[in-house]
Amino acid sequence: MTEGNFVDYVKVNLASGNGGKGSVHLHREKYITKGGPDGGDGGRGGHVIVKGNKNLWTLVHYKFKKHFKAGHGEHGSKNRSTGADGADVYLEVPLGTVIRDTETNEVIFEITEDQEEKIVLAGGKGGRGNWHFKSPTNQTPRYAQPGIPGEELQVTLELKVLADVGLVGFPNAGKSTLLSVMTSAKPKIADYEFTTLKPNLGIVEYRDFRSFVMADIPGIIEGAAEGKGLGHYSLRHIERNATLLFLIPADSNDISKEYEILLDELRRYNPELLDKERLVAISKSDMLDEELQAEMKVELDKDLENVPYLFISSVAQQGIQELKDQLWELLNE
Ligand SMILES: Nc1nc2c(ncn2[C@@H]2O[C@H](COP(=O)(O)OP(=O)(O)OP(=O)(O)O)[C@@H](O)[C@H]2O)c(=O)[nH]1
Ligand SMILES: [Mg+2]
Repeated sequence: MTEGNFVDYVKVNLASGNGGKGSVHLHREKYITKGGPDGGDGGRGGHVIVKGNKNLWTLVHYKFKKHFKAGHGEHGSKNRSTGADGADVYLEVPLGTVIRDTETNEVIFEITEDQEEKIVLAGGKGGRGNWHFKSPTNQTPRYAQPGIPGEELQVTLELKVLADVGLVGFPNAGKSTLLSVMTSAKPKIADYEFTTLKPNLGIVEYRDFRSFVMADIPGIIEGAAEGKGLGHYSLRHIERNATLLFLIPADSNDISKEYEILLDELRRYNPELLDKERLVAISKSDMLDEELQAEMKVELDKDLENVPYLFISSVAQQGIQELKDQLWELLNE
C-alpha cells in the first residue's frame, strides 16, 4: 500500500437508490363511475456498478471523490404507469482491482476485464401499484407497496500487485531469458529490442516449496518518462511490483551510466518508485573473464553506492541460485 500519486488502495462510500413507491389510484373517466384500481409500480432505485477500464492504471481518481450515490426510483402513477428507474452510478477501475467490504474485509468481487460490469450495491426494488392487489373481495384496494430503500456500504478498492519482483532494464538486457531460466514461463526471446510487448509472469520455485512471482516487463529506454519507446506502458507495470531487479548486460558501454539512466527514468515518472527495494544484476556475465569481472567490481562498488549487485548469466546458469537467495531475502525483510 502506498500513498501519494501511486494510489493502489482507496476507500469509497456507496449508496444505491431507493425504489419508488407503488401508486394508489382509482381509474376515473367521464361516464364511468366505478373505475378499477390503476396505480402503477415504483421504479427501481439506481445500482452502484463497478466497471473495468483497460486505460486506467491507478485508483488516483478516487483520491478526492469518495462518495457515490445512485438516483432514486420514481413513484408509480395512474394509468398503471411505472415510475422511471433511478440513475445507476458507475465506478471505473483498472483491471486487476479487488473490491472488498471495508468492515468485514471480505472480497466482494474482482474486475479483470475491460468493460466488465458488476453490481456492487443493488438499488431498492420499486413497490407494486394498487392494481396488483385487486381481488374478488377487494375491487378497489387502497393499498400499494412502498419501494425498498437503497443501501449504503463502504468498500475498499485495491489494485493487485503484478508480481513480487519486476525486471527493469533496457531492451535486450536479457530479462525474458532470465525469466525463462528462473521459472517455467516461456517468453519470446530475440536479439532485437522490444521483443517483449506485454509483461510475462512466472513463478520462481524457491527452496523447500516456497515461491515468489517474477514479472518480465517490456524494456525502458532513456526518455521513457516522456513516452519514448513503450514509455509509460512499461513504467506503470514497474509500479506494481514489490521489489525491482535491475538488469544491465555485461557488454554495456557503461554499466553505471545505464543504471543511472534507468533510475532517472523511474524517478521522473514517479519518485516513489525509488522507495522500492532494488537489486542490480549484471546479466550475460558469461562474456566476462574473471580478470574483467574483478576490474568491474572495483568500479561498481564505487558507482552503485549501497545498492547490492551481482553477476549472473542465464545462458551459463551462473549466479542464479545466489540471485534467488538475495531476492528472497529482500522480499522477506
Ligand atoms: N551471452 C548471453 N546472452 C544472453 C544472455 N541472456 C540473454 N542473452 C541474449 O540477449 C538477447 C536479448 O535477450 P532477451 O531475453 O530477449 O532480452 P529482453 O531484455 O527481454 O529484451 P526486450 O524484450 O526486447 O526488452 C538474446 O539474443 C539472448 O539470447 C546471457 O546470459 N548470456
Ligand atoms: Mg523480453
